[in-house]
Amino acid sequence: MQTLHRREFFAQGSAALTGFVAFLATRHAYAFPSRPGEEVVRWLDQLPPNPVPEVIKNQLVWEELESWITPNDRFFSIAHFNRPVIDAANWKLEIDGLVGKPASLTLDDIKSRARQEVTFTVECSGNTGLPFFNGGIGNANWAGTPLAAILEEADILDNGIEVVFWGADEGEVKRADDIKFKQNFARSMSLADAMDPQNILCYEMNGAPLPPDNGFPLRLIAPGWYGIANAKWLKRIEVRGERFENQFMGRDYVTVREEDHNGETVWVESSVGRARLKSAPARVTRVGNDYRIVGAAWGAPIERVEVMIDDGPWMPATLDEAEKAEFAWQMWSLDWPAPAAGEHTVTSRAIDTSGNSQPAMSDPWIAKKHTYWESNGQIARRIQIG
Ligand SMILES: Nc1nc2c(c(=O)[nH]1)N[C@H]1C(S)=C(S)[C@@H](COP(=O)(O)O)O[C@H]1N2
Ligand SMILES: [Mo]
Repeated sequence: MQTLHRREFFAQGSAALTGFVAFLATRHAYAFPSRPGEEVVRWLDQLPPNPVPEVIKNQLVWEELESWITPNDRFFSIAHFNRPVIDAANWKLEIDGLVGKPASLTLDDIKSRARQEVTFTVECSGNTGLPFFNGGIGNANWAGTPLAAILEEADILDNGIEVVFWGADEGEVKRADDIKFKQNFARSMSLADAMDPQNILCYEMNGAPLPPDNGFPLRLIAPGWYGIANAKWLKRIEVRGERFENQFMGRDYVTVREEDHNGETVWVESSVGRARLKSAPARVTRVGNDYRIVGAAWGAPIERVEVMIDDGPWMPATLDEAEKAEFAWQMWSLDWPAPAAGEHTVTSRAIDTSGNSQPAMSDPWIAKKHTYWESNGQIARRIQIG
């Protein structure tokens, strides 16, 4: 039953209908690498209290990962300013700036347009870069309408090169030069990036209206990008004639790295953009003395995942092929029969289909990074056996 494919299941005929309905309801649990009667062994390294509980809410608890899709009530949320609660009846999305045909769209206007869905794992680029933050990730099925068609209909002028996504949330920003002002959240993309046919203006998350914390009534979903690009609580999409800089493009969410150029060190500051190859051990379960390590890998098309216990050899994990999608994390597992009693370290690394390997923490890519953003280095978790 656990490994039964949907088609084979249909082949068993209509007598199985009741079972099939139950199968649909629980299919994520079935495909997820779990075993009957297993119990979870918690990691020794648990997070210290979150010092910014209004900014980071509802972090994923890795030991509780038990489905490929993260249920809405277990999905993390980030709010840098306030968390607006918007009345959809009085809400509109403005499309303006360097466009020939500015528009003002209601939620019904947007919902009546072509529907497009994508299963996409959103990770905050700060995730695992701060001691109190390792659950800034979740995987959902997002539904909305393609952004590109809306931009095309707005008739972008020849000098339009940048698309700014303005949120309804606002706060005070203070720059290093002491200039202070109120501003709405905003993130931008080049026009070419914004026109990517994968991007949707999203109103549904796992079949339900977007929850307030995740951007109700409308957010950008930009598959393949770090969380910050996925602007929530949208109120305006503006086309501009120059690159856009603000707190979330050019001051925060800027990675600082020392790079080597012909033996010379070059310090590079870059705005956080597309997701990076990463994996994490999620949970260890046991049935008697048969342990199993389950984890996730994401950020690029995954070729394989390897696991290292203590300082041992890298061992190939088994990828879950039952539930996967281009922009979603892929689950993996490795059986760990009868481990020796005592404390152990479990480290994973993902290798993508282009042959790139998730960097070790000692890799210059990570070791010479001076900010906590884009921390895609290998993650080592500690566990006590016996
Ligand atoms: N308007 C707005 N959009 C936003 C944010 C925000 O503070 N305001 N936070 C961003 C960040 S930093 C992340 S990681 C993602 C998280 O999406 P989620 O809250 O749905 O998990 O939303 C992004 N979109
Ligand atoms: Mo984020």
